[in-house]
Amino acid sequence: MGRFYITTPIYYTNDAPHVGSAYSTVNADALARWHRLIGDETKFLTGTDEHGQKVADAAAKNDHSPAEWVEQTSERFREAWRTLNISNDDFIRTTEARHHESVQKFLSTIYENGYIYKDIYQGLYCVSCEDYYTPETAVDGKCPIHARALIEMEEENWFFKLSAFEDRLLEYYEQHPGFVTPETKRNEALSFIKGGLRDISITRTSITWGVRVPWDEAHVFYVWYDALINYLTAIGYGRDDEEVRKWWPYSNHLIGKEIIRFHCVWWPAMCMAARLEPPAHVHVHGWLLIGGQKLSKTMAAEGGVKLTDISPIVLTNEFGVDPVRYYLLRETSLGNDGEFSLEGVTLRYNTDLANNLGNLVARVCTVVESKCGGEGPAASLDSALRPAAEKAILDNVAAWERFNPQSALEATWSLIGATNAYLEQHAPWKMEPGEEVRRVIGDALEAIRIVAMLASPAMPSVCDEIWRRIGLDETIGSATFEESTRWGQYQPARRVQKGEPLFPRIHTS
Ligand code: ME8
Repeated sequence: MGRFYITTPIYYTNDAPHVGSAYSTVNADALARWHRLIGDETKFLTGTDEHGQKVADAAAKNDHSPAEWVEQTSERFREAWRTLNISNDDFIRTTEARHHESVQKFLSTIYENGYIYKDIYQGLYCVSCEDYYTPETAVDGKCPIHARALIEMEEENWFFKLSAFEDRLLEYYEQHPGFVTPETKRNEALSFIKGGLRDISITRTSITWGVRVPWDEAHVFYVWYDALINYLTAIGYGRDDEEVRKWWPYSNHLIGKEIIRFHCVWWPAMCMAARLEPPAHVHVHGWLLIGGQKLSKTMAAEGGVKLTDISPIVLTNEFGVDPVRYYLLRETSLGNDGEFSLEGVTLRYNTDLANNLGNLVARVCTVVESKCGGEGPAASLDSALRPAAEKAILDNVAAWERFNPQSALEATWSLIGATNAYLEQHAPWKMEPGEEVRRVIGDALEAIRIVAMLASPAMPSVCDEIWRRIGLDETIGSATFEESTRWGQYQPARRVQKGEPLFPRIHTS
């Protein structure tokens, strides 16, 4: 049994969650569920990033104090994640006392270690990114991501000596080739480092909405500086050293590609400055795009994309929770960008779910009711389906290990395809009741049991329902992974029920 600590980015509370934030969260959830299924001790963290100029501006615009505003918005994230059946073990809010405590402890350690100094900051700032640009990295004086005018800033700030970590970071990357995946994103992070690192301004006096700098009360920490530390707050940094030692070597940060520099350059350097190992892995995913444009809260607020039409809750009302989860995991390979469309969700629903999986379960349960007296027969040990099932299991193990839910689901759907083909070939619905029907249907029931187990990280409720329909009352994952993936574990003579269609077809005109 291993250990697995997985985190999502913590989301800005300037606005409600959208399908882009759901994308990261559902992927992290499926990974956490997979690791629990294979028996790993798992911790899954998500939460909200509640400080910074962007959140303070949103609160002011809505006539709320920042504290009132983040209270409401953070709750909208929790509500969305409850709706999407997200199994996080903790939900961190950066306004919590435990977080302030960990941030102050962590940054005081860096300060004491000599990596923080005071200087004048002069530069260009994008409030939407909460990030600085130089004249070289700006595009026509505007932010390259948001195309917004950059603000000229001049303040006396505390700085972090990021420049001192260039060589150590390069060495860390060399010694840990799997630190950042996929390879293309690793190269991107490496080229940031090789391009030369400048020290970063890490505090503000112009705003008060943030974590106070313990050695200089006039300052609050710059939002990214407090935000990154959330991953340590949740495992007790500065409060419970044993818990930190338990989880930190197994940390996996799942992030979107626009925040590579923070997670793959700043964050490992900050950890080094605090004399802590950098995080074990950063997995970078691409963006969901609509008409080629990133679906971001900031752009939506500016009228570029209509966000309310694609809130995760609205989507689940339309298609159901598990189909939305399935779409998000299946449509796009985790490192690449993907185009989001309602037509795409409908197509996946009707083909993969209604035609392939739903139809498989329905036709098998129907034959059990009509020709096997409602009781599921046993699988044959030399079944023609067995190699397909064993391959699907091995492919799943490899795909989840590579952080590739899409390829895991493809492997599971190959088994569904093989089982449907096996049924077409033997057509048990045309046979007289007897041994031959029982053999074919027993094999199919065993394949369905394995499919439901393999697909459960993606579609937990539907897969539980499939287990119930084929008469299994144990919950998925109650036996060890080794035991439950062995062919022939379906216990015969269980009561099988056809029930309502799992995925009623969506009619498109
Ligand atoms: O960046 N497609 O928060 P944020 C896919 N608070 N994923 C998307 C997406 C899209 N169109 N839009 C957003 C922040 N995301 C910081 C993070 S972590 C210490 C601090 C996802 O609310 C993606 O994971 O802007 C991205 O990295 C994250 O939401 C950014 O969320």
